[in-house]
Amino acid sequence: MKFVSTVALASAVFLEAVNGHYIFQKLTANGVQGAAYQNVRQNTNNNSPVTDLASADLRCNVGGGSGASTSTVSVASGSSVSFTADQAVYHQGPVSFYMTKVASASAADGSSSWFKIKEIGPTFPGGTWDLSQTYSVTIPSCVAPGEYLLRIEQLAIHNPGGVPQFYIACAQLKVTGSGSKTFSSVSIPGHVKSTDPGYTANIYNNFNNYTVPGPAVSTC
Ligand SMILES: *[C@@H]1O[C@H](CO)[C@@H](O)[C@H](O)[C@H]1NC(C)=O
Ligand SMILES: [Cu+2]
Repeated sequence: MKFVSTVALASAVFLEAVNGHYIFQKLTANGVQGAAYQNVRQNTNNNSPVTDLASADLRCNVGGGSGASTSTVSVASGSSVSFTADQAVYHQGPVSFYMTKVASASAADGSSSWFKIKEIGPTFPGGTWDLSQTYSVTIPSCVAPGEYLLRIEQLAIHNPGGVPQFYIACAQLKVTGSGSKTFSSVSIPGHVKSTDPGYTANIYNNFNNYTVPGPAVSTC
């Protein structure tokens, strides 16, 4: 019996590994796509999600607490950047982008205040999700120049009744430009609560509206 259950467990792990989850590895800035983990902090949990709403790993993923081996890329405010995963996202759920202003993007641990700059929810009617390999965002034109962490969060809510899964990565930016605004909004962890309708939603049952978890998008 022990043998059977070990085999069952091993094949379940194997199937998950074959399926693989998606990892946001590459950043495109200034129209140039960097190599994997060139400007994105490398995680150490392979393709596993973070599921603990109280964990500091929610900031920049497991292993992403600092970025000494990650390069910081210079980008102008108002320009578009994008994250690309190793394969397309396939678990349904919202995508959000957050930024936090820091003294040093390579040293920052993500304990500073974050603000949301974009969210991508489902399209109704139908409740269709944007399941993509690349997601783009515009760095707000009004943000003050300086170093920032840019964070992507894909929250997989494909399994109602199960624990939602966070797929996360942080890029290191040096934003240039003449903006002057500094936003502060939420701490991570703490930005999503277990009672948020967008966290508990059943996307298969009477799914007619949806609120992306976290704060409202900060706008110029
Ligand atoms: C949909 O709207 C209702 C009524 O405003 C609200 O109670 C519910 O939380 C919303 N559902 C989601 C998933 O956002
Ligand atoms: Cu999965």
